[in-house]
Amino acid sequence: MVKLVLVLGDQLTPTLPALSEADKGTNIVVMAEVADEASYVPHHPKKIAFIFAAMRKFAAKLESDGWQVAYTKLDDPNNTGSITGELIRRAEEHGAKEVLATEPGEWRLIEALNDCPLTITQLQDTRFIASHKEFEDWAEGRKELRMEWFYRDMRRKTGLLMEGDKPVEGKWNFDHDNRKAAPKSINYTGPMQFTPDETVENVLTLVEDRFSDNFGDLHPFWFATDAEQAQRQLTRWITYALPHFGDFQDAMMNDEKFLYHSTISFYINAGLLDPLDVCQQVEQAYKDNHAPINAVEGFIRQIIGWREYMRGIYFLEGPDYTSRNVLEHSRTLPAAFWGAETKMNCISKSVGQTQEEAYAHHIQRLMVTGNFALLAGIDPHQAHEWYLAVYADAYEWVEAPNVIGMSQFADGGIVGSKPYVSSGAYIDRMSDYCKSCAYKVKDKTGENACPFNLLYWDFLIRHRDRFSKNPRMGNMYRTWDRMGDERKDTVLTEAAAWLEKLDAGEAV
Ligand code: FAD
Ligand code: DLZ
Ligand code: SF4
Repeated sequence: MVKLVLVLGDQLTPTLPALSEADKGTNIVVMAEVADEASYVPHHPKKIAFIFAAMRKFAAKLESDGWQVAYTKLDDPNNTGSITGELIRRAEEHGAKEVLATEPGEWRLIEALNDCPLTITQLQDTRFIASHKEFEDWAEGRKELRMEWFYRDMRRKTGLLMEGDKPVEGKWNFDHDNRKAAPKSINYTGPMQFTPDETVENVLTLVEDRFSDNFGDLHPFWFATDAEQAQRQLTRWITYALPHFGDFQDAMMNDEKFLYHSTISFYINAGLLDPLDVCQQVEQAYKDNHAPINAVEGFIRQIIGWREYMRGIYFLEGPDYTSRNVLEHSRTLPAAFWGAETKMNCISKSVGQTQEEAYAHHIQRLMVTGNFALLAGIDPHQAHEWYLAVYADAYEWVEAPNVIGMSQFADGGIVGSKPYVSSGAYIDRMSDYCKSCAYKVKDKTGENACPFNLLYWDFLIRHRDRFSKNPRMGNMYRTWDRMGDERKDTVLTEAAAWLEKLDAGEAV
């Protein structure tokens, strides 16, 4: 009997469960560029172009491997506009009643497949190291779901950086060595730039035509769009940047968008690279004495630790996770997040490179835009939709726990035991942003005071009841309590006045 095999835009892996279970001779692969997926948030044009181009190349590869593929382009006049619409249309066309799918990375789409009148089997996505069941078992009965404990289990499971049942070099975590401030210069020129071929050019024309109103620059388009190109970027990064990755993982620089970061999240998340294989290649660099343990362990932790843990939290917490808002924040996301002028250099630089590249590294997302949104009391759902839209690596299963949980503390502390907030001093220590900012990071009050300095206290005082008993935050409250009343009053009055200007749409 003819079955359909669904392959989504972030499932571009030859060993995908739905493909492994299917019969090449009789089954038909369905792939579709659809308006619903391209517009549930206003995705960055580079993100849409990357996904469509990679989908088209993956479909061509499946065909050359002998699969029959029913591929719908966005501008096909018969396009129904949704994944389920396309499945129903293709089922009628081919007389199919059953669909083999791999569980999507978003509740919205899982539910749409469940509600579809066709018989759809959603297979577990095996492209991750931990299954849902393994994460649930790990989480069961724990008071706190700390990533570090989960990560150690993933080290044991994969055998990465292990000597028997012990971590290599005697420690699980070398983060202590990974906090160096921005260096004078970077000895790596960033990700490999791929010249668009004919397939990519066709997609760029389509995206330009349909999505030019979306925030973000389509050109220059340099992303890898197939597995072979993505591997070339990984090899380049391992060769030239991995040895320095750990040291400068948290640094930020005005003129360096990528520092020593791998820029492979979009490739892994779309299925062009396999996470375990990536980690094994990185581990090999350690075994070959090419890269030190702090770099290698730091990188492997991001993938088998944080990435897997975030996915576990998303599926454990359920579909209402993205509407959590325990701090009851409701401010509108400021226009500066969409590229409007701001005097804050750190925001301007982080948003500016997001606009150009659909990329910002972790500390820009966490300690600049995320920190600002949290301190200013931005509605976390708006923040969530912004991150989901503007980054080429953003799919809800990974983006939501990072934003709602880690960055905005909107889940009440499931992901983080305390909110990631800081004054301007942290940004100054880790970057060269403050040197060229209109605000003065050393000014705590006054006309030129860094807004992060004012908003930091404003946030802590607004949420004193919740956080003052947190043992990791007691010091912050003791510092505040030691300040004179007049100073406290000035800080809170100036913070309120600054937020008023922000709300009024001034270019603060
Ligand atoms: P590198 O710094 O080179 O790290 C290596 C790899 O580790 C990444 O490619 C990624 O696969 C993985 N990784 C690192 N940190 C995390 C993390 N916290 N969660 C999951 N994987 C991680 N990552 C996404 O893939 N998609 C998102 O939508 C996303 N949204 C984020 C939103 C916020 C507010 C924050 C603070 C972080 C977010 N991250 C997200 C995590 C991280 O910022 C990106 O994975 C990283 O910046 C990607 O760039 P890179 O490939 O150069 O990473
Ligand atoms: C992100 C995205 C976009 C922009 N477009 C498509 C598309 O047209 N067709 C498709 O199959 N997938 C697309 N995707 C990826 C899906 O949104 C993604 O599979 C779900 O959000 C689940 O992670
Ligand atoms: Fe950002 Fe404040 Fe530094 Fe300006 S002074 S770059 S606003 S932290």
